[in-house]
This record gives sequence, C-alpha cells and structure tokens, in this order.
Amino acid sequence: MYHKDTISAISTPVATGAIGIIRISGTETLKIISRIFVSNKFNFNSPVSHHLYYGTIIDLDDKSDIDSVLVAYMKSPHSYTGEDIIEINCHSGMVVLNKILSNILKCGARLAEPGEFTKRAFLNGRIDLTQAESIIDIVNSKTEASLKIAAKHYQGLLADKLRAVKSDMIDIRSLLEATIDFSEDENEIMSQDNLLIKNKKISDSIKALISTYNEANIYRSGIKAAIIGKPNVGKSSLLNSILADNRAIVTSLPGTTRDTINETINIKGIPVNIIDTAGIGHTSDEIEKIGIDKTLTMIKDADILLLVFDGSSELDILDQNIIDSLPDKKAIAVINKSDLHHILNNDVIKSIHNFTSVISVSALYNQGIEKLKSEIHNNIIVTDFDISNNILISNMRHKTLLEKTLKSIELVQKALNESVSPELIAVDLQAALNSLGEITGETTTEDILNNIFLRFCIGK
Ligand SMILES: Nc1nc2c(ncn2[C@@H]2O[C@H](COP(=O)(O)OP(=O)(O)OP(=O)(O)O)[C@@H](O)[C@H]2O)c(=O)[nH]1
Ligand SMILES: [Mg+2]
Repeated sequence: MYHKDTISAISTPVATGAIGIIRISGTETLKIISRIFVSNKFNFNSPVSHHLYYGTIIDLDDKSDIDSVLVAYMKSPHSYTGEDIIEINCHSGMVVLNKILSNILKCGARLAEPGEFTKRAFLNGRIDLTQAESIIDIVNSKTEASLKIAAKHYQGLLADKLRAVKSDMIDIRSLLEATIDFSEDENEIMSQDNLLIKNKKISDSIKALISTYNEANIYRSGIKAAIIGKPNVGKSSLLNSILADNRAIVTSLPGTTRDTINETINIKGIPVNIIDTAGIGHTSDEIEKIGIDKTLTMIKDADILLLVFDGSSELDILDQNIIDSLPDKKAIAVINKSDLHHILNNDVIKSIHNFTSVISVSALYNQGIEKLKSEIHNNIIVTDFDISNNILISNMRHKTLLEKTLKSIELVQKALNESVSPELIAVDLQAALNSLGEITGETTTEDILNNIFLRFCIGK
C-alpha cells in the first residue's frame, strides 16, 4: 500500500564529514520546511524548483539556530520520488543530523523506511523495478565492470529490452485474437508461420539474456579463490604477492598459517576474494587441526582452487593426498619457488589431475603472478561479453523470471506447432506476459516489492 504521508530520513552516512543530507518527500514538505528554515530568498509558498537556497535550520521549540544549510527544492512530479522533495545539505555530524531530523519529525513527517524514497519513485512511475534494483547494485559495485552493468540497468536499458519482447508478445496475442475471430480466414496458414517466427524471436531474445547471467553475476558478486596445498609450499607468500602487500605471516616453519585470511582484489573487473588457508598435512597440534578443518570448508565454498606445489622438491604423499581429495571444480596448479632449482615435473602434475592450467611462479620474487591472475580470469570468464555494449542480467530474480517466461514461450511454440486452439495458446502467452511483467514491476506482488525495497538503506 502506498501511504501518501510525508517521509524524511538522513540520506548520507550518520558520521563526521563535510556534508550530510536529509531528505523530505511528500505533500507536506513545504509546510514542514517553512517551520524550521529561515532564509531571505526562499518563498515558502512557491519556491523555484531545482534551486539551492542558503539559510538556517532552527529548533522548533526554542527557535535557536541549529545549522547553516543549503536547501534544495524539487517540485512534484520532477523529483526523485515524483513528490515534492526538499534536501537539506547541512554539516555532517551525528548530533546535527539527528537534531534536524527530529525537528522535521516533530513537524509531522514520518521516518522513512529503508528504500521508501525509491519505492515511491517506482510507485509513481518515475522508474521501473529493474531501475530501482540497479540502485542497490550501483551502491554495492566492487569494480568498474559491475558498475557499468548496473548503470545500464539504471538508464532503463534492460527495461527497454524487456518492453520490446513484451511488444512482440502482444503482437502474437493480437494475431491469435484475429485467428479466433476470423478462423475461416484463408490467410490462417500464413499467420501460423508468422506466429512461429515471432515466437522464436522472443525465445531467442530471452535465451540471449539468460545466457549472460553467470558471467554478469560474477562481475556483480565476485568469486572466491582458495589457495591450498601442503604446509610450507608458499601459500601465504603467494597471497602476499598477489595482493602486493605483506598481509599474511610467512616463516620457514611448516604450519605457520592457522586461520584463513582473505582479501578481495580486482582482476580485470572481477572482484576476486583470495583466501589463504592452513596447509593440509598430518599434525597433532590442536590449533593446526582446526585450521585444516577450516581449509576443507574453504575448498568446498571456493569457486576456483589454487593448489600450490613447491617446485623445488619432489611430489610427495601429502601433495598426492590433496590431489586425490580435490572436489570436481576448477583448479589451477601453481608451481611455486621457480627461482630455485626445478625438481618437480610439470608434465607429471598435468597428467595426474585435470587441472585447468599449470603455472610456474615465484611468490618470493613476484614472478608469474600476472600470468596467474590472467589464468584465474580466463578460467572464470568463458564468453567475455562486451560489457560496454551489451545489456547483461546479473540479478537472480531477473534470471529466474526470464526462465519462467521462457518456459511459457516454449509451451506457446509447442502449441503453435501442434495447431492447438488459439484460446489455449493465449493462456500460455498470458503466463509469459505475467512473468515478464514481474521483472519490471508491472505484475509484481506487494510482498515481493516490500522484500526488494527493504534491502535498501534508510534514506535511499
Ligand atoms: N625461494 C623461495 N622461497 C619461497 C617462495 N615462496 C615462499 N618461500 C619460502 O617458503 C617458506 C614458507 O612460505 P609460506 O608462505 O609461509 O608457506 P605456506 O604454504 O603459507 O606455509 P604454511 O602456512 O605453514 O602452510 C618461507 O620461508 C618462504 O620465504 C618462493 O617463491 N621462492
Ligand atoms: Mg601460510
């Protein structure tokens, strides 16, 4: 339900900073600001929209000054929410922000729920649901690539694409209706072919979008790469070398790393969480045993494994045991210590397990690290979509609904091929239209909408 009351919230982090912003949105916005804002230029009855006004926010009770501020007014419907909006730019500090907000609330505004400004923008038709969801992705973007994907959604390009698909579906519906009305029409066979072609075009477009999900989601959510291996092969040194930072303790003693250590880096646009783990081996040490248990969990959770070997020594039973227990997932063999005399045979490593690649590095001298990063990227990104020129699907909700739409469209295809009655085909077509509409928010239920907007922060 859309309660048209006036809402307010602090839209910037409640912390010390140069500027903090408090938003007010709703029909009472001007009435509220007129009670606490003193300014020479601001005409409280009809201020100029999209202008900044300098003045002072005063305390409602004792009329004392709270802060010198700049107030921006955005008149309905040309505002973020589509309602009258005031944004107060004040000095940022916990006390000042909260004091201004509490005065606004005293004047009759209600504290906004998380995402409520954006929800109103959606409910007032300023943006569709894919645009609203993209805002969370923009805020959470970890790399430029994920930002690019989200920014395109915010521009409404995904919604445009879905609208085009919808328009083709509506064409089919019209043709079906015509067939129902004029079933004796001699052009019936012609239109049947036409329908099949149009329907195929729809399913191709949906399939193309779905096919981008895995990679787009990798750019959005990132991947986990676990560095594993027996003790002392140089796992922590490798982590430090990849991060170009002395993050993990390195010693010449086996069993140095007890707990997992992880840091996220950007590898060609992918946020990769690199996890250093305790070496897997025989130990009677209680702490080391717990560390090894954690390593085994990390192996399960990781998207890709970097199995490190010491290239300056023979493969031994500890290495072999780890290889034997590798789960069925992507694993790169990293032959470390390439600066020392090479003893381990890389061809043997290649032959004993289906590694995606075998790379020689020297973690100590930072050699082969760029090649290893490229290899991680190549193993994760298979198609390498052109992010700048394509609309990619990175949201699970969108993917699930596209798959649902596709199922209905395939039923339409089957029914058309079997010359089922147009009335029945129309039922599957309507199901497809409904699923598609759920993505953009046209047919989304209130519960789902609430769930989506609750993921926003307060003030957004
Ligand atoms: N020469 C040489 N020594 C290395 C290289 N990488 C690591 N080392 C040395 O190998 C020893 C063990 O390194 P670590 O990085 O602590 O090894 P680890 O696999 O994390 O060991 P644990 O945490 O005990 O399992 C240290 O003395 C490192 O300096 C390398 O590329 N070349
Ligand atoms: Mg270590």
